Amino acid sequence: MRKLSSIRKCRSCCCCSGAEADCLRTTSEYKVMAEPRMSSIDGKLAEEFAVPSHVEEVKEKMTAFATLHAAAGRGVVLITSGGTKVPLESRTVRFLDNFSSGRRGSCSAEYFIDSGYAVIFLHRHRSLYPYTRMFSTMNMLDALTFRSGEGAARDSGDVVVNQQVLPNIAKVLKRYQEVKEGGLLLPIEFSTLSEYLHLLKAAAQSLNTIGAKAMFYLAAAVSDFYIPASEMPEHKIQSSNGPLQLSLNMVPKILSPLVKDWAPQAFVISFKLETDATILLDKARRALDTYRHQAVVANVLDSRRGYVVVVTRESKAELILSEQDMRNEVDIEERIVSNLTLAHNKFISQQGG
Ligand code: 9Z3
Repeated sequence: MRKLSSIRKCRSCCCCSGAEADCLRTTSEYKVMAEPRMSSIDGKLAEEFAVPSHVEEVKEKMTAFATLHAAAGRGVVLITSGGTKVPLESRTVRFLDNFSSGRRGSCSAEYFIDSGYAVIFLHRHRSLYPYTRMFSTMNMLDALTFRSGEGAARDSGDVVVNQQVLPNIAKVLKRYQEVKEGGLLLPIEFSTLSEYLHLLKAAAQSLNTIGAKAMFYLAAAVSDFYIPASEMPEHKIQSSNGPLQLSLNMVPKILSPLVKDWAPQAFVISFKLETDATILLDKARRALDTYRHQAVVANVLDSRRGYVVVVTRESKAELILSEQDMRNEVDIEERIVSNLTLAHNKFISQQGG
């Protein structure tokens, strides 16, 4: 690993927004600028993040999906959900992960569909999924039983759902099948940060074809740090070489080209996650100022299920679940989606759509 000098210039960090010639941050997380910076985020994406082989195929699917639903008068929302994985080796044994169960994204997808939207669900492989999320903690075999209990029934293969274990399965199954038959949900999976970034770019370019009818709801927990493909060791890092020192680059701020270049007419919502509540609103406002998108949903890790703030340049709406709401298992996502679909409708009419 290269030795770091005491004064470091970053490649493209959050403090200098890519104008790194002026950036003299001395914090340890930035690497020496050894070679000239890529001219754009597009270039950096192509060069430093492995392109998934199926990206063009997925892009065609997303474009067809968006065109079809927009022609039918529906809004189309791209939801990102779950955490990204950052490999430390090309033949990956170890990786860094970002925390997210995928509940926010999967639950929101259901409420968007109920509100008349078609949903592209860009989610981390095996994170929570719309509808099935409700049964995610269940052991499938505990939910099944033989129709007539003991003995011969066990050999007949006549298996039914145990209604005591899954009381509302019929209701959820009915809705799931309606959504599937209506073609209202397009699931796309990612695991690594590279896959996430390339698929998000493809999604943005696909949704650009439907202008202001497109919404981006970026709830995924995305790593801020990565190892460029060119600097990643191929094989498993050997512990016999002693303690491991990692030097990670800053991930390019993807929101910037998304809002400015890839989908400039769309309604874009990012999420801001903090563990320190005192800096949350300031960070949310700063993101709005920097990227000039429409809204930030701000939340604190420990209270995210019951409290979020939807921040726009003009307003701040606190959405809070009461203890009674919690007992009744109200989803805060229902309120987030209601707030944002109203704002999106207003946005569409302002754009003359
Ligand atoms: C969020 O803040 C989501 O609300 C959660 C949802 C990840 C907290 P769960 O999936 O949790 O229901 O378990 N997402 C955005 C997280 C993020 O990475 N934000 C970055 C930041 O805050 C980039 S915008 O700086």
